Parts: sequence; C-alpha cells; structure tokens
Amino acid sequence: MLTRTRRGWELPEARATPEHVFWNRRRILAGMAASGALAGPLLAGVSARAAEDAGIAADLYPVERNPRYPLDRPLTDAELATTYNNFYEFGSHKQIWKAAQDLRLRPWTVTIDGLVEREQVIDAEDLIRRMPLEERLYRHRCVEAWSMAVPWSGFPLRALVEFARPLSGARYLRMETFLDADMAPGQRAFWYPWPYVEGLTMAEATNELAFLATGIYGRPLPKQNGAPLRLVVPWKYGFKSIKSIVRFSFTADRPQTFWSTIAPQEYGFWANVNPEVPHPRWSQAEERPLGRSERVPTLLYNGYGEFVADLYRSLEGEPLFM
Ligand SMILES: Nc1nc2c(c(=O)[nH]1)N[C@H]1C(S)=C(S)[C@@H](COP(=O)(O)O)O[C@H]1N2
Ligand SMILES: [Mo]
Repeated sequence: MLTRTRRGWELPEARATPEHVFWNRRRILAGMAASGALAGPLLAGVSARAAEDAGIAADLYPVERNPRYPLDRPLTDAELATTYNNFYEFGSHKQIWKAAQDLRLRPWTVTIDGLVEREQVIDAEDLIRRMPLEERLYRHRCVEAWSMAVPWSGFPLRALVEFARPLSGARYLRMETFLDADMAPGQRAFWYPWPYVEGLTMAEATNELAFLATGIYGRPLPKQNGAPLRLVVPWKYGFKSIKSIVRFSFTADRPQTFWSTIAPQEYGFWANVNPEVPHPRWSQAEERPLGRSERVPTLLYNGYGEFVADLYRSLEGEPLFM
C-alpha cells in the first residue's frame, strides 16, 4: 500500500532530474548546427530535424513536481525507460525505440467528439499549452511482468475531460492512437484490429491518478514512449496506457479495446493490477523492475489502492483484474 509519508529509502528529489546519457545525441546535433560545421541546405535539414527531435512544446520543460505521489523504489534509469518499450505500431521486438523515430509529430491534431457539448479538433501543441503541466513519479506494471518507475510530465486527464465538456449521457471515454501504416509498419499486420483503442469509465477518467503524459524525465515525450500525448493509468496493466493519442470520444457504451478484441480470455477492459489473479499463461505475483535482476512482489492496484479501490466497490461481479 502506498503511503504518503516519506520513508528512508525513498529517493532524494534530485535523483529525478533528467539523466544525461539519453539526451547527448540531441546536444551533439544542436552543437553541430550552432558551430556552423554544416552549411546551406544541409544545415537547414539538420535544424529541421533537431526541431522535430526536440519534441512538442519543448520550452515548457522541466515542469514542477507534484509531491503527492512518492515512490517506494528507485527511479528506472532514463536510458532503459526510453529504450525498452512496447509500441506494436512499430513492431513487437524490443528495438522499438529506433523504429519509432519514423513517427511524424507535426502536424498532430487531437479530435474530441461523441457526447460533448461541442466537438473540437485541436492542435496537440495548442492543447498541451493550455493544460496545467506537472511532474509525477509513478510506477508502471506491464502485464508481461516487467515494471518501471518514472517521472512523467503532463496533466490530469480530468483537465482534458473538463476542457471537453461531456454531456450527462457520457459514461465512458474512448481513446484512439494514430492510424498510418506507411509511417508505422506494425499497422500492416492485418490480423490486429488497428487503430489501438483503449477506454476508461468516466469515474476512472476523472480519478486524480489518471494522467496524460506529454513528457518524461523533464523533457518532452520521446516518440517511442508515445509522443505527443499518452495515457498513464498506473493502477492498471501497462497496455491500458495508450500511446500517441489522436482522438478522445465520450460514449454511452463501453468501447471495444485493442487487446480485449485480440485475446478476450487474457486481456479485459478493466485490467487492474492484482498479484493474486494470474494471467492464464503466467503468474502476476511478482515483477522484474527494468535494470534489476531480482523480482519484487507485485502490489494490489500496483500500490495505488488508496486512490482507486473505491472505484470498484460496486463492481464486484466484473472481471476487474484481467
Ligand atoms: N498505441 C499503443 N499504446 C501502447 C502500446 C502499444 O503497443 N500501442 N503498448 C502498451 C504496453 S503493453 C505498455 S507496457 C506501455 C509501454 O509504455 P512504454 O514503452 O512507454 O514503457 O504502452 C502501452 N501503450
Ligand atoms: Mo505492457
């Protein structure tokens, strides 16, 4: 169970500042451009690439930490969290971080539709600039039994819901990833029901923990982590945290989600973390934190029960943990 008091083994704040390894490449590029080492059209090309590399609304970061969500474990090394990824749009291997560099972030529009007062299409950067950005340290538990703990930057999903002004008939929030098989070769795998879709109940979407990440380690989100906008719901298995969102739809009916369409016996709508409910093919009792060789116990609701357990009190008949 998560406690809000700070314990001896918790991290000093400074440990969450950006780690340098990952960002060196960008600095080298910027340095090359500044030194005039490259001339003419080549320089322009490098500058454009550097701007693209810097990510969306890069000037906003780092953002202030919200101290309400302490960790019980060390932060994952930035290099690991940004190179060990799941992003099926770019394949099912673990070199996703390279393949995902083909993701084009500009232009990126976000559609808000369905049961709302007024449907809107808004540029992702405009949206991000209007939202109250903060940093939060969250655990992340993949259904494959690896885990990490990272500093996300972003804003509460509740702020997006308020911005969208849903009608009273809205009971679910459906979220959709981009669809572009030219850019994302994984989407040529015709046996998957693209685009990736996830969903939450309105109560879940407006819970204080539900977060839309726009950055990580004090920088804009790298492409492989789901730039420019990705969901983070840390009490649920990682597949619920949908990346590179282009559409938020408010619906009366429960949305059909990507993994529950592919394998309904293995991956459900709720997908709350529970060490006592095994996946049909493996135990969920323990997890391997990225960068560590030992396994550690998995916690009910990934340790966030004090924030979310109440959401499920009247839903005991539902398969809440798959
Ligand atoms: N669109 C999309 N979102 C996705 C996925 C995906 O394949 N496509 N994988 C999910 C899974 S299984 C996990 S564990 C997390 C991984 O996020 P990370 O790569 O930032 O660690 O993203 C989730 N969001
Ligand atoms: Mo996952």
